[in-house]
Amino acid sequence: MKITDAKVIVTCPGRNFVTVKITTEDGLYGIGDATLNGREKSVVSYLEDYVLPALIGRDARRIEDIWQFVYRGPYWRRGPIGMTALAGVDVALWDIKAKAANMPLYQLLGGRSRDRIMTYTHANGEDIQATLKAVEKARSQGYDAIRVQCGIPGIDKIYGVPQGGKDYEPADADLPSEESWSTHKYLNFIPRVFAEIRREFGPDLHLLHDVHHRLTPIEAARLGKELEPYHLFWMEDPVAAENQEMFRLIRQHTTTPLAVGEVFNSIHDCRELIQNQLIDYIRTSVVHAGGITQMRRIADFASLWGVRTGSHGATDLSPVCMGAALHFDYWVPNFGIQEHMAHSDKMESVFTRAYRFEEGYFTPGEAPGHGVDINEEEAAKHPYQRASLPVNRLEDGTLWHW
Ligand code: CS2
Ligand code: MG
Repeated sequence: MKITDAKVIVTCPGRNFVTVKITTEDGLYGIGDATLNGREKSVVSYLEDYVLPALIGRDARRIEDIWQFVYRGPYWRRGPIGMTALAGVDVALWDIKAKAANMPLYQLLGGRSRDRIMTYTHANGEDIQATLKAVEKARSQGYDAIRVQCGIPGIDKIYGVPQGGKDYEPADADLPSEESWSTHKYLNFIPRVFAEIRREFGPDLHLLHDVHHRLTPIEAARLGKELEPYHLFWMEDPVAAENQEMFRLIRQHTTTPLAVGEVFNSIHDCRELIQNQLIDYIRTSVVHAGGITQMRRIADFASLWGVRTGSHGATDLSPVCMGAALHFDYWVPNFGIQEHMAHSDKMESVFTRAYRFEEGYFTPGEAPGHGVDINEEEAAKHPYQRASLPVNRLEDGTLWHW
């Protein structure tokens, strides 16, 4: 089953998406998401200039061999650009293999381990009142798990909390904008937000919170401790994790469960965290962590230490990633939760999908492959538009360095 064509489709139906499409000699094709928010074109160049030309003539059935070839071939292993490109190729090949077998992808992985997939969505508000409303809205859509972010008095703009009723989109400017940050104001306020939410909605709802790497280990330890009465499902990215050891200190101080990994691209990024049981959930995603092939390795490794999966699933991960992720989630025995933020109708106009949402839970569908396709004509109507993620400065102007 020789690969005869491999190309990249870039489209911006409200935000940029990069999709790899691989076609074989018998006309079968597969697609994979290769979107890296704010750095899309670097992945496109990596694919077009280096990876895709080297795939022509190879046997599409040899997913593992091609994975190793793309990973080891350049000599320069790992890194977000290379691993996102590799994920695009890997998922397209799994799509082809499952279509050739006439099976939904989850069947090839070993069959489903559950009936439906629990997802969490976002509830963001500029103040406590707006946040309570957002939680209520998510609840009414059926979500049992909700990530809560709230504006902080005295801080102009908080990452991930849209202002003026806009849609969630952290990549909000042509070139990186600058936001200011005060740890002191944040730490004093955020436990009050969760106290209000528990008071209003009771103990049953799963509540999550994302710190977006803004704290030092001892600050994160304090926050985890102060949030304990509100029984969070997890506290995410409390500190940056280039230094995995930093989680040790947080862990020693709090029983609030910890999640990390949306920016990881390699199993080595999570090794210390998992084998030392410093985290509870690993947030690596199909698109940024080398596709289904490496995600399976990470999940199996994590299962040895009771760490469960909780894949990243914000809107900058395309419906193609979501489709593949849901097949992975349906199968993976140590599944925890899947993040889900609904794509806009405009974004979905470019993609067709077999996965289904019902009352906060998903199923991946029974279509052969991962069940997501791209409408190339529709995609061509939305040309690429540069957009960047913001950076943070402390109130005295220091660039936040964690
Ligand atoms: C966030 C994302 O969903 C999350 O957990 O951290 O909004 C993330 O910041 C963006 O996906 C970055 O591209
Ligand atoms: Mg996050």
